[in-house]
Amino acid sequence: MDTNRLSKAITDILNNQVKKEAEAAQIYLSYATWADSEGYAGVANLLFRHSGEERDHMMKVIDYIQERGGRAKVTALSAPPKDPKNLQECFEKIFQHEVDNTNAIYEIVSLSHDEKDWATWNFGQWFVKEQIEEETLVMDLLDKLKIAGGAKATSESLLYLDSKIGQQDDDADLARDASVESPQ
Ligand code: OFO
Repeated sequence: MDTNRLSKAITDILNNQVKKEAEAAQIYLSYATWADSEGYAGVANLLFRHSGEERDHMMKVIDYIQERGGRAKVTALSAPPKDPKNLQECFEKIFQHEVDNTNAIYEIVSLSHDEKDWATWNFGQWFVKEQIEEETLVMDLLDKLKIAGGAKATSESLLYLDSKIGQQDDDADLARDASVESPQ
């Protein structure tokens, strides 16, 4: 008896996401080592931690495929992009990466909607919310860098920014999640 509850198309798109999340972990890891070697220990700390979060996303998709009776695929990964020229480019590249990932998540949600696979549609909603957080996190980094002076930021302001970034959470708070009990 076939107990696989996922269509071939859904299995393929989910496996593609497994690869994308694994590649995201490598991208963050690669940028973290770049930031560390440039002296941005705080940024490196955030990026190293975030690499772990991307791996957790990969595991979440693998678990879901297996749970639904499918077979998750572990494949070769693309090489991470070359080093950024500076912090501005580092954050911009990460932001672009997150937008691309959001679009990939939307494809999963859209296909599951077309197939009336409500279990996968529901599973995809977690990632829709997560991507809002991920994009917000990087938008905040870009905003902070802009306030520090952007491309013209002085070494002092970059040093201060780096130490602040190193202390921050790698999850972004969303205003819409605030409540009277927990205003954030
Ligand atoms: Fe997995 O969220 Fe970023 O890429």
